[in-house]
This record gives sequence, structure tokens and C-alpha cells, in this order.
Amino acid sequence: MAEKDEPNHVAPREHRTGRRKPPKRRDWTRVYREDRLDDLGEETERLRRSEEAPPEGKTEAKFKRRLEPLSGGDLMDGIVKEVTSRWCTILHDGEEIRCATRGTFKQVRQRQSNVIAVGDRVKFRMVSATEGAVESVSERKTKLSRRHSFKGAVEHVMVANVDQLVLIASVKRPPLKYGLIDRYIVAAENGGLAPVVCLNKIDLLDPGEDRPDADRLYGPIGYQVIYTSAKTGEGIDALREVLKDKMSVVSGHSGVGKSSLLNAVQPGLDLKVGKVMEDRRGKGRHTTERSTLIPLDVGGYVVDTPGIRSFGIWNVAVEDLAGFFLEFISFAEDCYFPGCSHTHEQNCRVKEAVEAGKIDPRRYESYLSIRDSLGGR
Ligand SMILES: Nc1nc2c(ncn2[C@@H]2O[C@H](COP(=O)(O)OP(=O)(O)OP(=O)(O)O)[C@@H](O)[C@H]2O)c(=O)[nH]1
Ligand SMILES: [Mg+2]
Ligand SMILES: [Zn+2]
Repeated sequence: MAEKDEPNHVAPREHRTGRRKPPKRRDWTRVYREDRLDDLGEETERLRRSEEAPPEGKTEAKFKRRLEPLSGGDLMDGIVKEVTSRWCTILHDGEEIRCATRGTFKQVRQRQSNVIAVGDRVKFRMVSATEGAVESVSERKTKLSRRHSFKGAVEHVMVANVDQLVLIASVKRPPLKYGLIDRYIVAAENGGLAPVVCLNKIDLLDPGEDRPDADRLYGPIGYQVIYTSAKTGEGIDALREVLKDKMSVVSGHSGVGKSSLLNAVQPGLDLKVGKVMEDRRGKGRHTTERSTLIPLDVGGYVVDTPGIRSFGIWNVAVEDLAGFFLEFISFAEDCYFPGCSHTHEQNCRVKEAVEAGKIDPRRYESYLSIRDSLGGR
């Protein structure tokens, strides 16, 4: 069963009043906590114990050195700002502390894609005047996860503990892809984040050309849509308002203007922005190299992330997918066959609604495409 096989699930976000919930509710806290305990508690303990008793042939001195971090200063709370394979930066009391990723964490990481993600709440100790060591990671309240792009069936946690995903697309250069937006929405809902859609580069629309109607597509199902231009400043106030006092992550294709938008929201931030020169396919070069947590002057935090090429859905069962397409739900309830997949069945109310123009065909296409990628028939 999905619950047993995939213990890292976090609860879908509480939906706003009047909106229907995706069909599943799992006892995620219990399953998740057990999993975390196993991975971070017992596993860490086990490795630590094995370190304490030096195996034959290894010198006492070497083990003392490795144990040093544990006997350092007091335990303190922090939030992870940046992560690389060897170290992470923790924000604590307005200060940045660089922490080595201890051997125990590295070993655990081989089983999970990343044990520490940006946004994680951690406990750490100082081990020297300038360096710390992470001792434990708190249970994640939310997470934005995707399928690891080259490691096969491995989860990659992009960011932990954020309230909302501001998914950025551009109206042109690179071209707007509704399929990607819909993938993000499924992942956000599955991980407990509220999605907000932001269409950038509206200055590139020709005179008289209409804005893409994303607001008509997503507004009625409760997702805010904003239109922006980092170049002209249009919509930047609205974006700042969205980010204010919240923990957010911005994500989207490379070159859509994520870092440019954050620079516009907070002058002086000076995030590195891609060169104006774009490659032949219209995709900007990959400019932001790693995710970074940024404190906002208006209150709250935002995580800038590197652009992605594609987004593989993680930990959604094929039969649960339609529940993430909120406008399908009232129709799906009346499908003739219980467990209707809304693909080939007779008397499928969802397909009828698509034909009657009550469900947008772009959303139905996204559903079919994601379903296909999840192995649905
Ligand atoms: N015309 C126009 N260009 C923009 C706008 N926003 C960003 N750009 C340009 O788009 C290119 C990419 O911008 P970035 O902010 O680096 O994009 P990004 O999404 O952060 O890209 P990655 O870090 O690679 O994921 C740069 O040349 C920007 O100047 C906009 O609103 N209008
Ligand atoms: Mg960037
Ligand atoms: Zn159906």
C-alpha cells in the first residue's frame, strides 16, 4: 500500500473553505516520525556508538578527533540557508554559521536523497570559533519534493517547511508551459504548500496582445495568479504582498526571471541574474547555482532556487491524481464506474465536462500526461 511503501508523505495542505480536499488523508505524522526517527535518530545513534568504540587497528586519537563535534558548545536552534554535499549554512539570530555535514549525515544520505534541505530546522553546536556541527533535523512540516532527475526512484526534497510555492513562468522566452505549472501544483498540494502562479516578462507581449488567461484557468479553483515584469516593475508590489510575512519558495524553468523578480522585490539583494543573451531554444542559461534562503525586509523568507528542466512527480499514486485537479472532483463523483480513471471509460463525467467546455482541455491534458508518467494505463 502507498502508505507503507512511501513513509515520507506529508499531509496535503488544509484547503480553503469551500474547496474540496484531495481524497487521501494519511496518518502521516506517525509514519513520518517513525521514519525520521529511524533515519536520523536510531541511525545516528548507532553510527555514533560504533564510533565510540574504536575498532581494532584504529588509534584512539583519531576517534577523539571525530567525536569532537559532540562535545562542543550548547545545542542551538537554526534554520538551513544553503546546502552543499559537504557543508551547510545555518541562520541563527541573524548570523550565518557554516556547519560541516557530519559523517553520520553523509552515510544516511545514501538512503535518502538529502537529509538536510534548505528550510530545515536544525539543532547544532559550535565546534570552533567559526564552525558548527548539525546534531539533528526537526520533522518537516511541509516539503516540496520531486523525483531525483538522474538517481532513479529517489526523492529529492527541494525545500522544507515553506508555506507557499510561487511558481514562476514567463509568457515568452522561455515559452509558457501549462503542463509544468500543473505538475508543480500537484507537488505543492501533496507536500502541504499553497501554490501561487506568477507569469513574468509581460513586457514581452506585443502591443494589443492579450495576457495568457492563466487567471481564468486557476482563479476559479482557488490559486492566485499574478502577472509581473521584473523589467518594468509591473506587478512587483503584488508579488511583494504575496511574499510578505510568509515562508515561500520560487521555482520554475531556468531563465524565467526568478532571481530578477526577487531583486525587484527587494532592491539591494543583488542576486546573480542570467545574461540577456539566451540560447537558441529560448531557454536562459542556468544562473542560480543552489537554493538559498533569503530573509525579506517586508517580513518572511523566500528561497530562490536553480531553474529546472523538468519536474518528476514524487509519491503520488495514480489513483489519487485526479483528486489534485480540484475542478475535476465534482464531476468525478458522478462517473458511472467507481474508480473511473477518466481516460477510456464510458459515461465518464470528467471527459463529458471537458467536451462541454466545463473543464479546460489544458488541465485535462496535464492530467493525462502526469498520469502517463506515473505509469497509469
Ligand atoms: N524582458 C524581460 N526580461 C526579464 C524579465 N525578468 C527577467 N528577465 C531576463 O531574463 C533572463 C533570466 O533572468 P534570471 O532572473 O536570471 O532568471 P532565473 O529564473 O533566475 O534563472 P535561473 O537562475 O537560471 O533559474 C535575464 O536576462 C533577465 O534580465 C522580465 O520581466 N522581462
Ligand atoms: Mg536565478
Ligand atoms: Zn471518469
